[in-house]
Amino acid sequence: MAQVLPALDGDSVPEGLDEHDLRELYRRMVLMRVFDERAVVYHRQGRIGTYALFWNHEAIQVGASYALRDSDWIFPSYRESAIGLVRGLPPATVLQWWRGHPAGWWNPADWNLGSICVPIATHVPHAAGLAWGKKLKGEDAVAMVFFGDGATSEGSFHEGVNLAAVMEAPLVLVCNNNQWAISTPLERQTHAATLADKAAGYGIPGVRVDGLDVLAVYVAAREAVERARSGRGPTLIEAVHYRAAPHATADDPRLYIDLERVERERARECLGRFERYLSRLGVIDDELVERTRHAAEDAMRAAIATAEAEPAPDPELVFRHAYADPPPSLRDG
Ligand SMILES: Cc1ncc(C[n+]2csc(CCOP(=O)(O)OP(=O)(O)O)c2C)c(N)n1
Ligand SMILES: [Mg+2]
Repeated sequence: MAQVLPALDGDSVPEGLDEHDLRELYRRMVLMRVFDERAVVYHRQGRIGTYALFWNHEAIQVGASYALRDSDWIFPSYRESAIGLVRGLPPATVLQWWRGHPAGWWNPADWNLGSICVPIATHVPHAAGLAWGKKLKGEDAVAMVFFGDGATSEGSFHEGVNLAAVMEAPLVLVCNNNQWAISTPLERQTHAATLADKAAGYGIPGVRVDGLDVLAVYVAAREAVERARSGRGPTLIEAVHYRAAPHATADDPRLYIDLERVERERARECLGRFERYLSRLGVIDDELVERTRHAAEDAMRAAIATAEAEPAPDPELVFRHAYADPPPSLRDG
C-alpha cells in the first residue's frame, strides 16, 4: 500500500504547482467553505431544506478535483453537493437543489458533472460505466467518483470498483474517510485495517492520504489521474480525517461522537492550515485573504437571492415524467 506524505507542515511546494495554482486552490477552498457556512445559516433561516455539511472536507474536494481537466467527469455524493463550483457551476443551482426545486438539477453533460447522488454508493457503477465508455470510444477523459467510508460496505461499491478494475477503466475512486456513517463509526463498518487495503482485493493500487492536506490530496489524485489516463486503470484513494461537523442539519452528533476529538480536529481544520502555509510562503497576505472571502460571500448573497427569485415549479411536474398514461385517479383528480 502506497502512502503519500503530507506537505503542508513543511514549506515545500509539490513539483508542478506554481503560485497561481496555490492561490487558485486557496480561492476554491474559500469558496467552498463560505458556501458551506452560508448554507447552514440559510437552513437555520428556513430558506433551504435539510443540508449535508462538508465543513473541513474542502481539502479533499478541491485537492482531488484540481487534478482533473474540464473534460473529465466528476460523480459527487451529497457530501460533494457544491463541487461543481470549482468548474463555475452557479452556487444558486446548488442552493436550488437543496430547496428541492427542479432548477437545481443540471444536465450532467453540460458540466461533465453527475447528479448529486444520495443513495449510498449507487453512483460508483455509473462512474465506472462512464469511464469504461470513454475508453471504448478512444477518448482520453477520466472519471472521478467521491463517496464516504460507509459506502465501502455497499454492494454498489464492490460492483463498481470490480468492473472498473477488470475493464481497466480510467476511474479514480476518492473515499472521504471521515470515520462516520451518520452515527456508525468506522470500526463497526469494516474489520480491514485501512480502506485503502481493499484495493488489493480488486488488483488496483490503494493510496492513503491526509484528508486535511489539500496538496497531499492533489498529489495523490494527480498520480491516479495520470495512471487512469495512460490506460493503467483505476486507483482507490482513501482521504483520512475525522468528521468535525454534524452529518447533516438534521443530526445531533453530541449523542454519539467523541466531542473532545471533534475539538482537536476543528483546531486542525484544513482551510486555516492551508492559509498558514501560504502565508509562510508569502503567497497570500491579509488583503488577499479578505478579498477572497468577500468575493465568496458576495457570490453567496447573490446566489440565495437568485434561488429565491425562481418561480415555484408547476406541481404537475411531479407526474410529468412518472407516467406515460396517468392513472384515472390522478387524471381526473
Ligand atoms: C442505499 C442507502 N442506504 C442508506 C442511506 C441512508 N444514509 C444516508 S447518509 C448515510 C451514511 C453514509 O456514510 P458515508 O458513506 O461514510 O458518507 P458520509 O455521510 O460520512 O460522507 C446513510 C446510511 C442512503 N442514503 N442510501
Ligand atoms: Mg463517512
